[in-house]
Amino acid sequence: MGFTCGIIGLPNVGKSTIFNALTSAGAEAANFPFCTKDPNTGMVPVPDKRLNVLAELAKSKEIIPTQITFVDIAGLIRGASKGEGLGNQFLGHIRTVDAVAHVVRIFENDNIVHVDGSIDPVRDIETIDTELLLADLESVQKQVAKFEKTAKSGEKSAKQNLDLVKQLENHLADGKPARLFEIEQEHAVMYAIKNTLLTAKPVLFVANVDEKDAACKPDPTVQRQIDKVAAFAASQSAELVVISGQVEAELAELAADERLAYLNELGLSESGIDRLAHAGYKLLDLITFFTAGPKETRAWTARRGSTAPRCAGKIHSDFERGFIRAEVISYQDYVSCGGESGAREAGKLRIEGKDYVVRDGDVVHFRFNV
Ligand SMILES: Nc1nc2c(ncn2[C@@H]2O[C@H](COP(=O)(O)OP(=O)(O)OP(=O)(O)O)[C@@H](O)[C@H]2O)c(=O)[nH]1
Ligand SMILES: [Mg+2]
Repeated sequence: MGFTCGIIGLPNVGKSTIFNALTSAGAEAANFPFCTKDPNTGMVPVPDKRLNVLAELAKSKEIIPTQITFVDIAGLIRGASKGEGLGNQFLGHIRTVDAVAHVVRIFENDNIVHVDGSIDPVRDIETIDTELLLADLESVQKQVAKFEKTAKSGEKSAKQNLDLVKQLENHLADGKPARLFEIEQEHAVMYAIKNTLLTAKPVLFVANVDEKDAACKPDPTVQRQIDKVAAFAASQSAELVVISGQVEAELAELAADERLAYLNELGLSESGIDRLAHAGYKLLDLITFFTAGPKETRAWTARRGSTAPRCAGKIHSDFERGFIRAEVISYQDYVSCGGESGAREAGKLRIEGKDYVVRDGDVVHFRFNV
């Protein structure tokens, strides 16, 4: 399924509406809580201006952007960690995603039920976060019990692990998400425990505003709500994307040129969906590398820190298995030398081996033999 970003939030806040606009997938979005039960999954292209530049230089027939997967998850309510609403099933769906886009409702509409009766996005974030924290706390308490047993039996590392999981337990009990709990990567046991936790997943916030507030200058009371969410997001070093699900849903129905006209009419330069796709991509901490030739210019995605053979495997498993070398030109060099042959002449084409860590923007040819 590739890299996945789950869309979470209270019921009826616009998750499926935003998901549909992102993916044009036609998931059911309707004015009643728990409209979504089973998660909807869709691939979303990630726009990247570098693709057009490369394609022009390589005289490519086709441009293929990279994609990430968004998953539209059922709404979560207070008590979910104890099985309320769709409860544990919902939490299970969050467990499978790599990162989380947390949607909060700012749009006012008396006809659309808010499960807690009023518009208060920071309260709503805290409602969801509390459920995730409680679920995590329960998992960590199991670990504490386990290490208490092994520590008693005198196992050496168990005592140190016990200390650390207890610190993590206190951290969560203080209401702080696991992602803010620092663990050195070398500490494999703790690292693995942390990585199973829901609140360890990278998060970004999405404020869903009314269509009339989607333009540059929202209403002052709406702006105050946005500011509150922004301050909350900043306190967690998380990003905030302000979007109107309704507008995006309408935009998604339009052809490309009409879309631009409609955006201009609203005083916007980029659709919220593009901003969200970007933010999700950034959140996953991925890099993009390119292949460019007359047939196509294509963007590929890998985890930051991936070696050349691993990246080659993204294109085809044979490329990884039979990897010989990678011929690499950085995006900057490719552009400043006017393309591949110019870069080659200028000595900017590097031959890299199997230990090379591919960097964001590398334009690569993989040589392989199977
Ligand atoms: N006015 C307005 N209505 C919106 C906006 N976004 C969503 N809605 C409406 O809110 C209702 C709920 O939207 P959904 O997208 O189904 O909400 P959800 O979060 O997926 O809900 P569940 O699946 O029940 O958890 C629908 O009637 C949407 O049309 C918006 O930006 N403005
Ligand atoms: Mg839904």
